[in-house]
Amino acid sequence: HSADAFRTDLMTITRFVLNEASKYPESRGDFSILISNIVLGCKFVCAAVNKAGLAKLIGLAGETNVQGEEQKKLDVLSNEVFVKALVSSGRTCILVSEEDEEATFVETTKRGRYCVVFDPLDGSSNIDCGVSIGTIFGIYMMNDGEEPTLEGALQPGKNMVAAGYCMYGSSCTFVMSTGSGVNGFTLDPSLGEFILTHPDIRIPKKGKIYSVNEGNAKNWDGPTAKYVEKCKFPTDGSPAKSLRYIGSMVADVHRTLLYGGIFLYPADKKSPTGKLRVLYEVFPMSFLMEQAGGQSFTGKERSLDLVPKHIHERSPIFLGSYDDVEEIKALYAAEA
Ligand code: AHM
Ligand code: MG
Repeated sequence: HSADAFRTDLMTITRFVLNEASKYPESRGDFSILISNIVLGCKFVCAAVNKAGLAKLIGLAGETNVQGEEQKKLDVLSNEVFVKALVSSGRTCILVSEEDEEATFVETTKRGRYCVVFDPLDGSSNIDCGVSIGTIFGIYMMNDGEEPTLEGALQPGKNMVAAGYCMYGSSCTFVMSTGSGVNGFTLDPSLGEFILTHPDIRIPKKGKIYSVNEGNAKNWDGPTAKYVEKCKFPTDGSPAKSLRYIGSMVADVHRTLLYGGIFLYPADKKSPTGKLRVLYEVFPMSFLMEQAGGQSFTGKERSLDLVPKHIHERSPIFLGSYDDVEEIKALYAAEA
């Protein structure tokens, strides 16, 4: 009835983050401001992604449209949106973006305590066919008064204070963890607000899906090859797993988080360190997986223990349901 049709007690992301912050007496509100700027960036990119086909935003960077205005590729546009949103928040000191070769050091007058690493529009090769794409971010906190240096961004993932992603899919979904569980919010386009729709996401302990680019199989190492073979032809009487691979990390990880299973981007002979980037792909997704009760492994160690040496470093990654990741860990341990 009408009381249900107009619920006014919705938990918006702003309320949620403020509630969380109020649990910490030392909170100064900086984090809430930072998150609201990231959320603003996501809304902007969501609108641009939705209009991409119409607005011909997807042309090559540098092309001009009928008005003679320069068209920007969506990933270039998204990067500008996030850099501006983050710098103007006044709460950041170092930004690392997949789109920028070098880290950005925020000028002193606009400087704050947080270092933000992000991939503004991951999976952009999928834009032209309307497949889900997303933004991924991770946040580190610098010590007060500390002069920001690149080392601030080259910390292991376990030092992150928060991580998340926004998926631009059939709906726009924002998933975040501040280190006490994982929560998911869905954009209500009529309100322009993200509403808490997936409180306390827990990944199933074991899944029925594996997700990998099998086209690379001929170049895989032994443990990865053995694992995928086991997914298809289990020897322990368990049913074979289904294969789902979108080729867009945010969408593949989102499904893994909600339905369970495992997502792999292993090393192979052609790319010995895999494809995905440590700082703004591997770390944030690993942080979320662990917070949801799953695991993430690099083939050698817990992903969040990795200490990156370069901002654009890559790493193999195996993440998902706890039991599924245990199996691949055992295969690598047997090899070692
Ligand atoms: P991108 O940063 O160039 O978009 O590449 C990252 C994407 C991920 O979203 C996805 O998991 C992976 O590349 C897919 O790679 P592949 O096409 O090799 O399977
Ligand atoms: Mg990417």
